[in-house]
Amino acid sequence: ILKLDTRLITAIGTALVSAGLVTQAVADTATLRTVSAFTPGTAIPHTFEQFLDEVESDADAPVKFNFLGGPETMPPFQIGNAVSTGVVDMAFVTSAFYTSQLPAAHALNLTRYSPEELRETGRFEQLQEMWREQMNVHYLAYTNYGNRYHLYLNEPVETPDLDGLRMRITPVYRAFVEAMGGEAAQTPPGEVYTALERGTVDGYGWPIQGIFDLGWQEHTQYRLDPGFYHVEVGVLVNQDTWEGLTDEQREYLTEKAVWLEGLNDQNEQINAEEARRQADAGIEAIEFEGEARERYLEMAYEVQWERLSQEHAENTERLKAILDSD
Ligand code: 173
Repeated sequence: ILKLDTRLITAIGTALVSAGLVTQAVADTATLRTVSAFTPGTAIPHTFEQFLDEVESDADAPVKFNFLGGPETMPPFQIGNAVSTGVVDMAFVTSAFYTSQLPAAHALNLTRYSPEELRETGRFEQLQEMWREQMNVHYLAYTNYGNRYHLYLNEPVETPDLDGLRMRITPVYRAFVEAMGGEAAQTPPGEVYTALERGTVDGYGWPIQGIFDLGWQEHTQYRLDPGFYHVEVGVLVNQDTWEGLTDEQREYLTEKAVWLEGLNDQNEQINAEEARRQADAGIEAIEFEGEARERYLEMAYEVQWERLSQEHAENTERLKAILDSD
């Protein structure tokens, strides 16, 4: 009887929809199941969470989010797969976490252009095309631009020489760390604290923002300056979900994505505040200056482009043309 009832209700529902009686309600709001690769309430997702709140608090928003949670919900390195296959509709995730879906994706960190410039010059659309073709996602927004990656150490160095040091890395830092003679050990962010506490690593790569969130300042003595690359954390929407939205819904999300990218402008100030806070916590900056600084930054870019083109020639050539050409 219960089964029959359900079918009957579905049939009535379908009839009403085809009669055009409830199409408004059906088409007007979509709810996107959403996950984040970064712990809610921490530095890296803070603008993304503003974006969720912004849409949530808009009574007229044609989309809603069902936020499932952070890395406790789904391992960060599996989130790319989940949004590709439609297990979730939307994900906040950095390219270094889904290089098995889209090889060389983390070339995004090496961009010479801001998200705004990428959009103005049509490069953003070329990225979206590539993400759609290779990963079945719509690349909606580029957050954290202007935030910078650093290496943190518990041993002092005078030059960019990591010989004998074991560093926690992701694909963002591997080539650079190895070029400086360091040993690279990949972990998700959730394993950094324990690795530091147990002394299984002598340091780690992480942006200037966020080391206090998970308590790493307790086991961090030095930071290498300057920071390098641009941090990139994207908002990805499953392509089938995206195509199932109305034009109005897609336009709404795109408008909010551009608004979200505008919040990247705050990063310079936040970076300075974080550096001060690290100094107050006793973390000493080891700063390469003058020529040493130039060489350090040049090496960071050169070794990463080189490694990417050795490992994934075709994607790297395509990404270099989008991100690093005149
Ligand atoms: O260090 C990391 O885990 C990493 O690659 C990353 C990327 C973007 C933001 C924060 C961390």
